[in-house]
Amino acid sequence: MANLSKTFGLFGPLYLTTSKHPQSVTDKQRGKLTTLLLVSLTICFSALPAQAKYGGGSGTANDPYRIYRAEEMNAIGANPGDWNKHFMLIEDVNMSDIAGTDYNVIETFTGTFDGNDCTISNFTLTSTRQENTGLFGTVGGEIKNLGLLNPDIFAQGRNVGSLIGYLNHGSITNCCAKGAVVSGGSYVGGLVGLNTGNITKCGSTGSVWADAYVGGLVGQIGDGKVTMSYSTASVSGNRNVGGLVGKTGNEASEVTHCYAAGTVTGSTYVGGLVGQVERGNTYKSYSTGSVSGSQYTGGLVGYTRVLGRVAQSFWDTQTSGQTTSAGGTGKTTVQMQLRNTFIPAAWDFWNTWEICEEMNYPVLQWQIPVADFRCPDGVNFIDFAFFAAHLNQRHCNPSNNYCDGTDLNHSGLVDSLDLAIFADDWLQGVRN
Ligand SMILES: [Ca+2]
Ligand SMILES: [Ca+2]
Repeated sequence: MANLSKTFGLFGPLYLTTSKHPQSVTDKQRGKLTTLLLVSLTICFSALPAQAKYGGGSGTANDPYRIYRAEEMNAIGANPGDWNKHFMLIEDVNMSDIAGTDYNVIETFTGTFDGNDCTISNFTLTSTRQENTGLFGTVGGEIKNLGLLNPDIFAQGRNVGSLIGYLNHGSITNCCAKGAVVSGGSYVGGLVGLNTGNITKCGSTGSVWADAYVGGLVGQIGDGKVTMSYSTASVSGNRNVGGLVGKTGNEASEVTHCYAAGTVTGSTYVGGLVGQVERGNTYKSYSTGSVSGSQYTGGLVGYTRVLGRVAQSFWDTQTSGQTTSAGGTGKTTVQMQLRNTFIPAAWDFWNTWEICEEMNYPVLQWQIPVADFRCPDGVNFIDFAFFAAHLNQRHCNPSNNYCDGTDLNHSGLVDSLDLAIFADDWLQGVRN
């Protein structure tokens, strides 16, 4: 639309100029001018549509549609013909001006949406839809590098998540919902309602509640995977309630290299990590949140059926308030904060996990900000002292790991620009 108004802007003055001096123009000349004007307008309008969509781009992989504003974000759902196209966020988008009932859910999306490490904040959705409710309804494509800040979803029906209602054999990578408030009927998760695709390096914080199949990150996993992901969201529901996932229901379901730390409250099939492992594998994961339920309730997993397997996983018996679990090994808080608890279970502290021993539980390496030099428990005074000791150092290069990592912008020296980056990470914290 911006290009359209610019075009009108160009032609406006031309038309005014010709009509200002009618006495100096003959009827024949006026006729020629009008024809010229019409031809020019026709050429302009016929050339416009491809450029006028969203904030530019043509929707291909090399030239994705660009999204700058909330109105452009909300336009995607109104254009079904674009649901198989490529999109990229260019700036952080604040959607607070779009009312919860005015958002156009993007249905059956099979394209690619690259958040470009930008955020969509204050997305609210109030819906009476029967199924597949979220920023995206159903996704068979790819969504990556996107942060949702304070999404607020109040929906009925099944398959409800802040980002996606139903991830249908698509994939999402590096997507987090922070401060999410999500509620729905069943198959409800802080990020995704029902998952039959791949979720990698994703996370959620906030609160989630629903009747059944409720998880801090995902409501239920079918033939899908969740790996290297976390949730600290508090979760409450009735049946199949888990800190990370409500239920895993398929032979191919997988939960690996994950953790959950939120409070979990339910009645039946309630677990700190997964409410019920009906089928599939859950391994190399842990949970620490307080868990309460009336039956089939466990520290890590509430209930595991014959076709479900839980291995190489742990829960904190003290913080969970649960001494038993339908899978996993219970450990004290002190033990849960020692590398040697996890090493015998073949956990990878080189490429996947990191731990600040005796101070915190393991965290996923991808979560750790660059300025968290010492102990990945967050950026704090310990890291600042380390940074300050390197200030003004020169000759930072790959051979000295850029002055032990403190030359954050790899400029060769540690100076005020690195301090600015450090301060930014400090403010953001490790898992806010
Ligand atoms: Ca630290
Ligand atoms: Ca530098």
